[in-house]
Amino acid sequence: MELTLASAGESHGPALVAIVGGLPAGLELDRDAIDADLRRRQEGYGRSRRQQIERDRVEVLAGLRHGRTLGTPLALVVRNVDHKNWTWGMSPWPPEGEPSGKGIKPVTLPRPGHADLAGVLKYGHDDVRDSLERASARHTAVHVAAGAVAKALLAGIGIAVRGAVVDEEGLRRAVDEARKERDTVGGVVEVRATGVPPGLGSYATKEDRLDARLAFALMGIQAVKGVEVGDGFALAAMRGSQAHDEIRPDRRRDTNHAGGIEAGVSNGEEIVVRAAMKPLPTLMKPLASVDLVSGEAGQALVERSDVAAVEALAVVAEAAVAWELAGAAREKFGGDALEDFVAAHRAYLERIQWA
Ligand code: EPS
Repeated sequence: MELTLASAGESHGPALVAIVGGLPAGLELDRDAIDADLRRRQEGYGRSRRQQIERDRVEVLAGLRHGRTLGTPLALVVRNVDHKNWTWGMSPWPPEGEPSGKGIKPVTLPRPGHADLAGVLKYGHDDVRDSLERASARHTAVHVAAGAVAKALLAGIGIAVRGAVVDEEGLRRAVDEARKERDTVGGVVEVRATGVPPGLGSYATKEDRLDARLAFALMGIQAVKGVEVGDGFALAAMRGSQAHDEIRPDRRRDTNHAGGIEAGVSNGEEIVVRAAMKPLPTLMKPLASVDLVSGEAGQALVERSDVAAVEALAVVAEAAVAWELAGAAREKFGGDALEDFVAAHRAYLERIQWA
């Protein structure tokens, strides 16, 4: 059983949408729990005034009845409240009436570090906005909603996933300083998953490797430039005798340098992954750029933006890891009904006698 996710949505368009396939029937979803994750994603330190405009809430259009999944595609929507200020500028159809609101003037000064330049070259756009709207991290909202669904599924087999900023105090200090200097900052987040049984993922092919899948999922999040599993880069400087986690008679480990994954397979220890986020590229003191129409040197686009979105990344990375673990669990335990999935998990733990 393959878990699938397709998403669409521009930052200032009408809405963000996701279609989730491969869920078992009978999974109970709690709207408040999904909305709580959407709220956590919005609350981070250093976010822009945009977050005071948005009150992200999930809507479900299909796949759910009376709070339980039907085993059919689940359609999720998160609306962009800010769209009301962009109805002409981001109208999906040719806009009617006089231009008004935001987004009516083409953006021609690409920001270094954003999708702007590569996007217009690749797709042949005349307006950088045609690229930046989708490249924006705004659509992580609907991925967080999907991640909350994945967490509900994982909870059924005792797996919990939590993301956090690695140095929250340091980040807040850095945000305060950067805000004064009208600059931006990045940071590092860590996601931990407990209750993961040994045997999720496989060494059989690179596509099956759980570490590869988690790295792909994390690197797929906007502004992420580095990913580590367990001790990651630090392992390169260790001796083999220090780097590996000795196996006790009960098959557990006292150390977890591997971050819960060996040879692409979960080993029953806590999964630990980290993602490094670059500083956001929209700068209030812009960097050098080029005007794509005149060809003259200029300064990059300045528009409302965040000083940092690292706390948001912790929530988005949590959702991404939950999503991948849920996918790997669906592949291993299958089942059309939630009960079948849970029973297959229980039978597996009995076979390997894993407490
Ligand atoms: C973003 C720019 C900002 C962020 C946005 C991502 O939006 P705006 O340009 O409307 O101020 O707030 O993130 C969100 C809206 C969100 O909900 O995460 C960007 O360029 O990536």
